[in-house]
Amino acid sequence: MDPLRRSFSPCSSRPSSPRTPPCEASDSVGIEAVLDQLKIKAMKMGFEFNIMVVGQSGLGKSTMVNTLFKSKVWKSSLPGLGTPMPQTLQLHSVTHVIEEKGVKLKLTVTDTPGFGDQINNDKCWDPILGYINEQYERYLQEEILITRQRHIPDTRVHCCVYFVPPTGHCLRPLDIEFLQRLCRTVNVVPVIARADSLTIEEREAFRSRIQEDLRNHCIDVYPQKCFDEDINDRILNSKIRERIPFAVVGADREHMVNGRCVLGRKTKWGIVEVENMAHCEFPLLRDLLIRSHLQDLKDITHNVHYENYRVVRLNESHLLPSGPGWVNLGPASTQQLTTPAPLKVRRRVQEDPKDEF
Ligand SMILES: Nc1nc2c(ncn2[C@@H]2O[C@H](COP(=O)(O)OP(=O)(O)O)[C@@H](O)[C@H]2O)c(=O)[nH]1
Ligand SMILES: [Mg+2]
Repeated sequence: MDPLRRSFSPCSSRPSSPRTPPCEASDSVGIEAVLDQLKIKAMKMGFEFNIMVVGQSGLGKSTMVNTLFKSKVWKSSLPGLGTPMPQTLQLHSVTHVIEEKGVKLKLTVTDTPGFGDQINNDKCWDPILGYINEQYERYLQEEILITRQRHIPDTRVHCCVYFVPPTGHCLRPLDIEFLQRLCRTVNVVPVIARADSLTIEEREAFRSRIQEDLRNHCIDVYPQKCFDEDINDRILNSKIRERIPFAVVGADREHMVNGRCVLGRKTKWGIVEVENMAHCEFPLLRDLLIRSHLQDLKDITHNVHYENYRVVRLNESHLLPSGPGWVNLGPASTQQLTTPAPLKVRRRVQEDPKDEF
């Protein structure tokens, strides 16, 4: 029998769980077995996670897409990557299903053409914001169907990695404008691109100045303080906030270093290893995206960013005739897709989650 499809035990009204033998006399009702049920369900469904890379051209976005896929966590399962990437001329997505210990992750990374190359960079954010909102719109159109799919395919961008050029000065006005718009639409994690071009002192000074700029311009990057749910979140996320923007280096070639095969950039004076914390902070970025905050990024996308979009669109629908139990939602205009929604819906801050009960 398929182990995932467990039958009900004859002497219990609830499904048997792997931890609690069904017929054993026990003082507990077996609430902890819910965790097993959730785990089994999650393993069956798998996870979908979508990342987008954004920034000026030449900062290493396309290389980072390869770095993410080729780094330690996944490299054994992904043959065929590593061909040099030409300049990215249009938005395109790379998807791989990664499986580790029975858990499936469908990871999609969307690469974007660099912006800011024109003399007039007015509205250079439109194609990016347009793409992000188009994915919300797709999800919404599926969600409001009377007969909807049990599982709506999720193409919404859960995290946008924003590449800051390693100028060593501060954020440029273009970055500020772009980030202000982006943060109202999607979770944004800024990174210092091509960090191998900065000395350790320059990196730290640059990071502090960027953090100051973000504060001064009310740019709320991920993990947003207002969404910390409890004291543990606050402690963990405060440490991450101190390190953001991470200083990253991208590479898609492997080299031998002391008998080990490492992903890195070979220079005349040595190899910059992308997975070595003494060289750069790529491991912090990867751990944040996958190991520690994947589910939180998805939750904030659904409960905050998508919710904002949904509220605005459904409010507009009141202007249209509606039938019993359904909403008549016209297609979104270009302007609607490129204008960030006002941030109204906030995830509630819980002082103590126990108060819920
Ligand atoms: N020094 C350095 N060069 C990089 C890094 N990442 C990418 N590059 C190089 O920068 C050039 C442009 O990279 P690409 O990924 O195409 O940039 P994109 O335009 O942002 O997609 C390529 O020659 C890459 O090998 C990095 O972290 N450090
Ligand atoms: Mg590119």
